[in-house]
Amino acid sequence: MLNLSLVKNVLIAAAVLLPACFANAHQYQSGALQIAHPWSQQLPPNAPTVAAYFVIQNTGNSADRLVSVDTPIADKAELHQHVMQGDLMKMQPVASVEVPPGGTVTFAPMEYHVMLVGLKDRSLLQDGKHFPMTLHFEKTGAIAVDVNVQKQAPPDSMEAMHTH
Ligand SMILES: [Cu+2]
Repeated sequence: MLNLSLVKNVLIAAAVLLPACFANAHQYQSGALQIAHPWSQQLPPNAPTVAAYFVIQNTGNSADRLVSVDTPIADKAELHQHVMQGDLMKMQPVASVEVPPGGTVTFAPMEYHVMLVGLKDRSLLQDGKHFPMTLHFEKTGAIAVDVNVQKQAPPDSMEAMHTH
């Protein structure tokens, strides 16, 4: 039995969140995939690594897979995931990330993220700037995005914020 009042509450919550998301939303589409609001947290200038986040939505009928990421500002961009090991949250590299049909995969602090290793150009890693990044999918191919660098995490990922 579907709980209608619960569904209603979820819809209201979504409607309340929307204006905040749209305030600085930017999004990319290729085939059945949508990439919403790529962003990165501004870190101290000597931070060894920087993470990038976004939300992938698959509006199609078949799964796709994010297999790699690259950006001209870093030697490497690795796909990482956070996992619980006992009481500790640790991050580890993953080979690829599946995006199921009709599904959404969120890259956010404490979840999946893209880790930029070996930073070559830090000039764009400041609040208000953005840098280019390309996501490579098994079926859809390459999607080029601009990653917004911001001091403040987007409101919807605020509760999950951390640095590493
Ligand atoms: Cu990481």
